[in-house]
Amino acid sequence: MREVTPSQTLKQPKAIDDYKSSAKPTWCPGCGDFGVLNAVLNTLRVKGYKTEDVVIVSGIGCSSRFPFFIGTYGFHGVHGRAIPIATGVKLANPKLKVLVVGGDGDAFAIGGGHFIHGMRRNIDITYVIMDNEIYGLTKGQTSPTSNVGFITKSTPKGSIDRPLNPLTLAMISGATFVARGFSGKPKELAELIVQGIDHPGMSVIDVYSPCPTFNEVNTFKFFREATEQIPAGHDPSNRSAALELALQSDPLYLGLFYKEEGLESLDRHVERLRAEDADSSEVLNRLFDQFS
Ligand SMILES: Cc1ncc(C[n+]2csc(CCOP(=O)(O)OP(=O)(O)O)c2C)c(N)n1
Ligand code: SF4
Ligand SMILES: [Mg+2]
Repeated sequence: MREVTPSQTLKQPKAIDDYKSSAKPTWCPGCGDFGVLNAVLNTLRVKGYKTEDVVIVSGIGCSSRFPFFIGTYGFHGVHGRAIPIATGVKLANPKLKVLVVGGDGDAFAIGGGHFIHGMRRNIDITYVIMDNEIYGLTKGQTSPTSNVGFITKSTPKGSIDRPLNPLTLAMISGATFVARGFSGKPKELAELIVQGIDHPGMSVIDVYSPCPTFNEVNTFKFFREATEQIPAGHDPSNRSAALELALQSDPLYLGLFYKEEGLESLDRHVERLRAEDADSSEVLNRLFDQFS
């Protein structure tokens, strides 16, 4: 198999268009996912990666169509199974930069179990969730991040379930980098994704990414008014403080909530074990040679 090396050392940063595929996004006009796509394209440009060094894995949903629109390797997977697929890719070739992208339904409903275990395994993957608080692809049903009282076809009298909090779930499940972005602020979002990619472990960025077609409540205007940058004095190594900020709803904070450094990632651990195995087989072979 050909060795693939992330090319962070490229001298000339590429133009954003070099990272686009020939497929044009099929999202509705005004969809928040355009802002996230721009942020990811910008991230790749800033990092100067070669397109063949990056794999973008998704599940199923409007947001999960993402890999089609980027010129890197991509894997449009199965609904809710993006993390296991990405884990396999990263363990098979740890030199690749692996990003997971998808929706709130993909991450927290059908993919909820995989999400929790992905967080606690701390594999070096960056997960960007396009959280529109609804199922877009299937034409507008209530999702695990929809608020109480939210009216859709699946909850015509208003949702009675309390919404799941992606940030606190990620933190208590063991994620070592947890942030929140907004597709209406793609520059700040790109900065968060760069930080997430640079973090050597599981990084999660939950992104408010409005669905203007089916969610008339959580619009760009709503998030512009409801969000605020995380207080400048917040110490991201303090998990209790990060959890407290993540639980607040007025305002909804944007930025880096939590970052834990120094924990070995799953892929590094596996690489180390592989190296040890290689050493031990060498020792055995020498012994066999000696006594044969
Ligand atoms: C196993 C399986 N169950 C259900 C579906 C139907 N389905 C497709 S996408 C989706 C939810 C999409 O919502 P989300 O993940 O939030 O993505 P969005 O479309 O909002 O970006 C569902 C339920 C499916 N494709 N596969
Ligand atoms: S249905 Fe909503 S989430 Fe899907 S492409 Fe249209 S605006 Fe975006
Ligand atoms: Mg959704």
